[in-house]
Parts: sequence; structure tokens; C-alpha cells
Amino acid sequence: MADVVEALDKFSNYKDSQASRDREMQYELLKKSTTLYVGNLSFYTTEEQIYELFSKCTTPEEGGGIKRIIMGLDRNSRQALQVLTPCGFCFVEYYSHNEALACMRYISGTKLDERIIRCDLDIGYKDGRQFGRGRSGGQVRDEHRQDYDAGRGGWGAQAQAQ
Ligand code: GTA
Repeated sequence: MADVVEALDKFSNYKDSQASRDREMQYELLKKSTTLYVGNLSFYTTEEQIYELFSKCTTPEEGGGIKRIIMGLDRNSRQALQVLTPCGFCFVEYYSHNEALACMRYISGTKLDERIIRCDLDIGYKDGRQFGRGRSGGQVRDEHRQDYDAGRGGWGAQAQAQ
């Protein structure tokens, strides 16, 4: 078990509170994962910008590349704006595990739209995971944030409500 935990930490420190997989199962999925979670995005960063950056370590000549990008969405934004708007994260799916791993290693910690982004190997996208889980509709971290972040809607949702 200690081996699994150590190996798992190389891929991801994230534990999904809404999924009931144990660490060994999570490791089995991450070992062959082709999906990255990308966090700390600006709400204004577009899918095209993400596509351009995350194509940097791909090998299209070998049949690789990006399969699809799933933008994280504020599930409540439609009420005000008629459309669901980005809420600062996305999933990038590749054709191969090696591309996902290479992009995680080389792109995580670099800047996109002046923000340091964080990449994490993900166990795989399922419908519903594109939505923020915070009470206000965006991500949980933006619910609790105490700082002012212009690229992510200003004050955190709880701070705004006070
Ligand atoms: N693979 O790191 C990740 C990751 N994150 C952060 C979210 N997702 C991730 N996937 C991977 N790696 O599909 C995925 C989720 C979901 C979608 C939106 O993105 O699986 P979310 O961000 O709205 O909610 O998810 P999630 O992931 O359930 O939030 P979590 O883990 O509770 O909290 C995220 C961060 O918020 C914490 O690390 C902490 O910094 C902060 N936070 C949480 N609760 C509190 C609190 N009570 N007080 C202060 N800060 C808090």
C-alpha cells in the first residue's frame, strides 16, 4: 500500500470527495489516464488558448494530439446570462497517456494569461464533472477564497455575500 501511495503522489494529490474509489483503484486509472485537470485558469481564458498551449508536447505525426477540451462551467451562470460561463478550470483529453504525462510535467506551473496554472492527471472525465461544485455554482475554492482575484470574479463567493 505504501508503494501505491508513493506512486500515486507522482500523478496526483487530488482525492475526489464525491467518488468512492480506493487509492489502489485510483492508481490503476491514473496509470493509463489520458486526461488532465487544469486549474487556476482565468475566467476569461478561451478554449482556443488552452488548445494552443496544451498542444505543445503532443505528437500529431504519430496519431496523437488533443482529443477534446471540456471547459469547467459555473452551473448557475445561465440564470443571469442565458449561457453557462467558464469558472476557471478544464479537462484536456489526449489520445495517449504519454502525451498527457508530458504535458502535465512541462506545462504545469507555467503561465497562461498571466496566471500560474496547475495540471493534475485525472482519472477520466464523466458527464457532470464539468460543473463547479461550490454552493454558488463555481469551484469550491472560489467559495472560500478571501483574496480579491480579478481574473476569477473578484472576491470569493462567501466574502461577497457578507
Ligand atoms: N483531477 O485537483 C484536482 C481537481 N480539483 C481541485 C477539482 N477537480 C479536480 N480534478 C482533479 N484534480 O469534477 C474536478 C472535480 C470536479 C470539478 C469541479 O473539478 O472532480 P470543484 O473544484 O468545484 O470541487 O470541482 P472539488 O474538487 O470537489 O473541491 P474540493 O476538493 O472539495 O476543494 C478544492 C479546494 O478548495 C481545496 O483544495 C481547498 O483549497 C479549497 N477548500 C475546500 N473546502 C474548503 C473550506 N471549507 N475552506 C477553505 N478552503 C476550502
